Amino acid sequence: MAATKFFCRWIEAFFVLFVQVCVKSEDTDAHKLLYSNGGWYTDTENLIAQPGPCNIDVWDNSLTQQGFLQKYAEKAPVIFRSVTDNSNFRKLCSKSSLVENYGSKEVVLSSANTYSYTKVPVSFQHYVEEILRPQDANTLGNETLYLFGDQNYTEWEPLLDQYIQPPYYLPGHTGALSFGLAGAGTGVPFHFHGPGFGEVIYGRKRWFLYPPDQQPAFNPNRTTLQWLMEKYPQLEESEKPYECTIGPGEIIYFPDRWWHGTLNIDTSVFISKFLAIAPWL
Ligand SMILES: *[C@@H]1O[C@H](CO)[C@@H](O)[C@H](O)[C@H]1NC(C)=O
Ligand SMILES: *[C@@H]1O[C@H](CO)[C@@H](O)[C@H](O)[C@H]1NC(C)=O
Ligand SMILES: *[C@@H]1O[C@H](CO)[C@@H](O)[C@H](O)[C@H]1NC(C)=O
Ligand SMILES: O=C(O)CCC(=O)C(=O)O
Repeated sequence: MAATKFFCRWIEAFFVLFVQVCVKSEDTDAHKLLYSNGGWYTDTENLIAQPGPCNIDVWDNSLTQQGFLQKYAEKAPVIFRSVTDNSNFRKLCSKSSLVENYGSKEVVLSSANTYSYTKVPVSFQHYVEEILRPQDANTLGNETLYLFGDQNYTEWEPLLDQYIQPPYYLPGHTGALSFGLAGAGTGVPFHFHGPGFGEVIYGRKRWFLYPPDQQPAFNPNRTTLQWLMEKYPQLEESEKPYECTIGPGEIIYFPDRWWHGTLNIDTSVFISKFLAIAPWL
């Protein structure tokens, strides 16, 4: 009897140890993946831009779809934290995984000025190895190439299908995904279009926004980084933007026709969902 009891205790102790080791290490793996850079390392000496304050509402999944429609859909930007778990998609977006699976695929780069006229087709691997680099403060927007959208959907579908989309929607709208990868200090200068969501997968991205009737003063040929260094410090209180810096797993929503500009603090992987009215809905 006593021997059996002793034996059971012994098994139990091993079981507890086993669970502790396995569960803990799984926890740490998820943690590492979320806060690691997935191989998209940025040397700290190349971090020219800094994260800024956040004056935009931040919600977790306690915001209901109805609350989203009432408070934000057509009225104001909002940030979501932990409303989806894209750890699987994040894994697929590590540098090694993307280069292995998509290195030979063609992507079309756009210049990072407001009216991105320049479109340059290159292989994804060429972009990663030869073009993707931290932004120099003096380089003009038309001389900075950026990967955002313009993928051949047929080729990129296996990846994009793994992305868990934001759980909020606008009635009567359909969405299209745009995948991005860009260097530290790069960004898209102020522009506007329909409503949408932007999520960071790796890195940090600083977002600046203005309501449709408050067009910011900026030179469309210059980069967001130049605007931040030259114009931002001189803004009056009433001219300051809505802004927030978001990291992995965080999503921003911007309403229709709101001005927005972005600045990648680190080398960043990101994905947007652009919403458009679907006449058939
Ligand atoms: C970028 O624009 C500037 C003027 O804003 C121009 O001088 C320069 O040639 C342009 N560079 C490219 C690559 O188009
Ligand atoms: C997209 O990729 C598929 C598969 O490689 C190819 O058949 C198709 O022609 C491509 N489409 C465009 C617009 O390049
Ligand atoms: C921007 O660059 C284009 C092309 O170089 C030029 O025609 C235009 O005047 C520039 N705009 C401003 C505001 O500097
Ligand atoms: O994420 C970015 O850097 C660009 C996003 C953007 O401009 C957009 O979603 O319209």
